[in-house]
Amino acid sequence: MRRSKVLQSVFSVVACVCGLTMAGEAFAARRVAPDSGEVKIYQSRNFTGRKQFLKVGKYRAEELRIGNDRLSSIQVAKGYKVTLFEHDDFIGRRKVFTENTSSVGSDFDDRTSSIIVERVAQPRKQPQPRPQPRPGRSRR
Ligand SMILES: [Ca+2]
Repeated sequence: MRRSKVLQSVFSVVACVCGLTMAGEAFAARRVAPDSGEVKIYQSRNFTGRKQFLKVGKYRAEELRIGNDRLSSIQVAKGYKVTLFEHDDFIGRRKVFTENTSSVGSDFDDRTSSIIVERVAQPRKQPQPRPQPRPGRSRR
């Protein structure tokens, strides 16, 4: 009688730990879901339609979840550069974007088949030239 009670409580502790572990794994899985990135590509103009987040890297046509020959607008975080390629495997005509663009242009609309996202050096703030003090006139 007493022993089964001990077993029962051991069981409940194990069940509890398992439950916590599973909940923790589910939480971790959700946390690492790739729903962020430095670049967002959109199927339609003005940042609408299906979208996909991209981090620094190379993306071939099969990796473009918005579809091949679909990209129409793009958002680019500061300090990043995106090169769109007309064909798969980074060939064909290319176009570079470094800022948010509500329409990639009629020459590239619905044509992108591969993409390279790169980090570029942060533009340094130019130090403002200090106003040079005028040479003081010597008083007499
Ligand atoms: Ca294409």
